[in-house]
Amino acid sequence: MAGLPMALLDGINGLEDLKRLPREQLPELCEEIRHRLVDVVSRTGGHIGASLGVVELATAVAVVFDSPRDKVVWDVGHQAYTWKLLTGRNDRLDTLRQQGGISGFLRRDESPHDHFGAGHAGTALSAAVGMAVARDLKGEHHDVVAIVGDGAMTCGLSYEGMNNAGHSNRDLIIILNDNGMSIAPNVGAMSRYLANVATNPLYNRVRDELKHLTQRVDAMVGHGVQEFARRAEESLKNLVLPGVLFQEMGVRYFGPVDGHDVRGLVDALEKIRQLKGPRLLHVLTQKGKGFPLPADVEKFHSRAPYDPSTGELKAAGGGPPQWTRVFGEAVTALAAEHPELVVITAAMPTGTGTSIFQSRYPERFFDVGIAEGHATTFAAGLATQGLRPVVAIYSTFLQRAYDNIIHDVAIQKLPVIFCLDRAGMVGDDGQTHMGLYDLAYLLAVPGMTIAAPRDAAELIGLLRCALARTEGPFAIRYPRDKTPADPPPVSSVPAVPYGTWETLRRGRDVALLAVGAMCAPAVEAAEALKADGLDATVVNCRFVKPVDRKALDALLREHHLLVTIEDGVVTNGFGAYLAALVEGLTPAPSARVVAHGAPDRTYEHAPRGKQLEAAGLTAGAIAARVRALVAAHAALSP
Ligand SMILES: Cc1ncc(C[n+]2csc(CCOP(=O)(O)OP(=O)(O)O)c2C)c(N)n1
Repeated sequence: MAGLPMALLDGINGLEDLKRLPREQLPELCEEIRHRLVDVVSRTGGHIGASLGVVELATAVAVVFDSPRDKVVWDVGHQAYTWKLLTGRNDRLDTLRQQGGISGFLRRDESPHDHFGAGHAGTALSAAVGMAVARDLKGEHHDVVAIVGDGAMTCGLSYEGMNNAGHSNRDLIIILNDNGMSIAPNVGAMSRYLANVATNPLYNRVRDELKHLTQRVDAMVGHGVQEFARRAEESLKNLVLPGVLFQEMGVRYFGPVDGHDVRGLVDALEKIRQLKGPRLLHVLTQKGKGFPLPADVEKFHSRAPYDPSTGELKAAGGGPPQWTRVFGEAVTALAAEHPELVVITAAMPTGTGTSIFQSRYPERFFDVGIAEGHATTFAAGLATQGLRPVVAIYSTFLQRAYDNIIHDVAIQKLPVIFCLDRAGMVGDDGQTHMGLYDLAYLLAVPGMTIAAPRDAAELIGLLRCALARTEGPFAIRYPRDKTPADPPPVSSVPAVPYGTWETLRRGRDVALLAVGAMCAPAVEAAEALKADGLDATVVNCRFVKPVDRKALDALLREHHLLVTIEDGVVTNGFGAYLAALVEGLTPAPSARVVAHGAPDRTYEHAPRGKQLEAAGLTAGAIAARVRALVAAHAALSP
């Protein structure tokens, strides 16, 4: 498919070129765009399913509105490849998600057409209301358009935005991109409601008959009757029209319309643009439309590089399993021993590995939609009744649930187990998806246990340990990566003793206190330091909180320098926590604690290994830091 002539697309270097294109050529342009996306993403990987679903919608929005004057806010931003391509980034599309290339999401620093950066779901409505209010306060005149998926409509935040939009009565256009899918099939009452809207035969029949009637009456007696009939249609709509929910929130509802008829979309948007107030166009789209592998929609929401003609993945990737799978299989196996164990995901059954549990124990599995805060408080409710909820949420998305963790779980000392996938550097999803903050944000939570396994067996042992505790929350974090080695059978792994560390290597000059995935590079760094005559102890700090006081006291007695190594932001992380703890000891130990972690800044999309390199979290960089610290310490010592 590479190198296919793109007769129309090749001539479009920005929105002016697009707007000059005759409307009847738009369908052909969309076909070219579709080919280009399938081709590029086959090499770069990325959110191909979501993007293919909105080729026509993005094109119509680009034709009708005047970006950057008009503000267009895409929720999540993972579906906006067509938008990138039409707003002057076609020539850079091949660098999508690559180091130094364009982002897989929208970013304000990438283009003036990216009006709001995102990556997490549910922010578009709030941001758009803010922009509409700013416009009005500044006395400006332009449109603000928010494009929100049906999945994002399971986010509470979307309703907070909608509620405010309806109440404020500002000029705002909401486009609901309804493909019936989140990453997995969408869930919940709202999803059912939208499906009813799209398929309600009663409404469609009544609407057609009314239209017919109004035209006939109008021809006979004039406009007044048409107006009367229009009002009658409005009232009838309110009786049978599913969009009534939006209307009741103060947002005028239009649709549903076919999201793959680009010319129809242009017409609909042009009409809606003429109106005032908050209004919503309901657009029906098909996720992954035109992808060569139509069978499993969920699999191509986001996809690693694939064969563009078949859609099959290029590399199967041998070796040990991903942490995600080890977790999914372990929690499923442990459920047989713990009938009170239930599993919760926030719209990520496959991403978190919990689909494995779902197939085995559907009645004990809960997908609550993109609703991390609710997932957490829901788990708290389950825990009050003696169930053992395991909440599987990516490190980055659990940020959404911070208040729920403190207020609903920790203060009430409820035994909720949080399993945080994608902790640490995340790779090509980039800065919005980084799992760098969980250590910092969880350390401050009272009574929270935080653990990080160094290998698959330890993950199983930590899960056992968590299930054996009955008081207070317990978080286990692990990265987006393969585990170091295949896991042993779950039944053969004992619980890790609560609150204990493990010595991986004994030395006398310096102690490296590593967290989770940092154990392997720490051991490697210790080997490298041998060449400099430095003998390093390496400790696996599998419990970040509480710390192993016995082990810590011994380390403080035996070493002058303790260096913590964590794949999280260094600010307020494990090292900072430990240093404060050590500083408060009496008598004050002579040993010094230095924190080595990800420096406090954002990290660009790149392979995970490159990001670890950029943050100084490789074996080589750790050894270099330790060398420098030991030298500085020796210079200071009497
Ligand atoms: C707060 C948050 N939780 C989870 C995700 C992961 N995620 C990315 S896209 C997506 C589904 C979005 O569905 P929808 O809004 O319908 O958009 P579509 O992909 O179908 O176009 C999810 C759950 C996220 N981006 N943000």
